Amino acid sequence: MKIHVQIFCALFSLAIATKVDYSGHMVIRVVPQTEEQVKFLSALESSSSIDFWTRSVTANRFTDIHVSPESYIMAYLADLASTNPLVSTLVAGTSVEGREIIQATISSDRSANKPIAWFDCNIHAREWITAATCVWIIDTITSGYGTDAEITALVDQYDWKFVPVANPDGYAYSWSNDRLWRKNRAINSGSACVGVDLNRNFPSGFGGEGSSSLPCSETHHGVSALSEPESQTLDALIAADRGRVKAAISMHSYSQLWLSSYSYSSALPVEYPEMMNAMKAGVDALVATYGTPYEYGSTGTVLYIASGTTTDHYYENEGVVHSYTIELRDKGRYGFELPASQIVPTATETWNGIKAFMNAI
Ligand code: 0X9
Ligand code: ZN
Repeated sequence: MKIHVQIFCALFSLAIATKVDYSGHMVIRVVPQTEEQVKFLSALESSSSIDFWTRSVTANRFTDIHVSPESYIMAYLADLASTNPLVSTLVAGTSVEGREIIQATISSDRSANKPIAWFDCNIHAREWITAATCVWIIDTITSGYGTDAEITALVDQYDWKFVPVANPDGYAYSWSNDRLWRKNRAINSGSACVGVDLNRNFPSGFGGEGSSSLPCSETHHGVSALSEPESQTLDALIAADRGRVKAAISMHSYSQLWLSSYSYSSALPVEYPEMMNAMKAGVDALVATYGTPYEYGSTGTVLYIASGTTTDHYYENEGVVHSYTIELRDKGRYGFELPASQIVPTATETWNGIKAFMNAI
């Protein structure tokens, strides 16, 4: 189903009367071409909480839909899943505040149980470039299948799974209240400080060095491993694919690093030489794109010790040898507030790195 979509208002400013911040909200104009599409829009309105401003009573009459920043990523995925047979979406879980955590799967043959390239993105709320990169990669894979030989081969060889926004509450909060918010939005009992660092809430090395028991800390690990619904959701998703995950990549920003386990200690995994070869293949292709400098190696040696991370959990508890964290652009000039003009170049170089890496393992 192809519906013409036009974004005609990119940014609202603060709505002073109601004190609601509409920064980043959009109104999307949809023009259905057939009666079937008119019915689809009507069903969407009654089955969702999407804010419809106008309705199409017949084909070729527009519908205006008001969407928040976190929902128009999700709206894109829902549209893709309904229009492209390669794509399906799954509501994998819900966040502390009840937002859906979506996983998108790209597969040319779901019954073949192919090995999987698995991604979580935006587990840290302020790292917006990570969701943008994951959505750009989904778009590039789906539009390149059948026309681009390398993409076609990679989709025929692997299923591709993405959680584009692993921390939807924190992400929404980073749009509405605090651009630099990192954690989820859990209430910490006995404290006025909100949030658990989801990348400290996994079982590997839980509670150790590079994480904090203090609720006000940006690296607060939570009351116990997997205490948070967002980490439980990622854990359940990767466990559901146990034995099939060939590569698991956690997308972060910023620093321009490709990192392997271990993160909770400076010890090196037994497969480290194999991991280094794979990281080198990815980083070489990434750097060759625009010359963006990258370093690679184990987190504990290249960056710092961090306990309870996704990457160590996927490696240590799920048996995924090729489990990595990629810290995308930049190196601090803009930091988390990477300008929009760098989204496509960042996604392009990262995708080139991932393709070369997947072809090397
Ligand atoms: O500290 C973190 O969680 C990550 N850096 S960030 O600036 N994006 O917060 C690094 C974690 C890296 N380690 C692994 N997951 N292996
Ligand atoms: Zn991060």
